[in-house]
Amino acid sequence: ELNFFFPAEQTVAVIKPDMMDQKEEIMRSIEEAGIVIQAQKTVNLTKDEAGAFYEEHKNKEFYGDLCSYMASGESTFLVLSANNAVEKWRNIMGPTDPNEAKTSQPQSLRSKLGKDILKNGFHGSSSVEHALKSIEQIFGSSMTIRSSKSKSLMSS
Ligand code: RTP
Ligand code: MG
Repeated sequence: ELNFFFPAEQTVAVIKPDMMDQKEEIMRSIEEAGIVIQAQKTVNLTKDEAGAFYEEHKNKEFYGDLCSYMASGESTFLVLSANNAVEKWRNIMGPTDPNEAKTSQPQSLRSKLGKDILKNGFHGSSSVEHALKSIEQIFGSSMTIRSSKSKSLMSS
């Protein structure tokens, strides 16, 4: 048996507030896709925390609505680990707009469960750098598998 110690990629998945009643089934389907759930945390973000989480959209017209949606109830944040985790999870979610997903990716979660372009049920990091930033915000830096590079470990 060969053992590889090359770390798998990490991404952050969020089960948004309106999807929480289906959390268990969703987590099961993630694991059935061969993805490891390394950590989970359920929190009701404040609007300010939601704003920080989606900081890259602060100048978009939907930013206020997005922050209100994300602060409207508890969400579950997951750290996922797999080869190509970022792309893999985004493919499972499907496109941002559930209506578009219904034609282009009918098997995706947003196609099957999303309500509209805002209340689309799920988040996925857009890059490994973005994932790292979200992990640090929600879980703290000790959670990252690239933690040998992280400031907090080097200084401790
Ligand atoms: P996410 O970040 O949540 O995984 O979604 P995404 O990459 O597919 O889409 P993004 O452009 O990053 O948008 C972030 C979230 O903002 C809401 N949104 N509303 N009303 C609108 O036109 C609009 N566009 C985006 C969605 O909740 C989207 O997931
Ligand atoms: Mg995004």
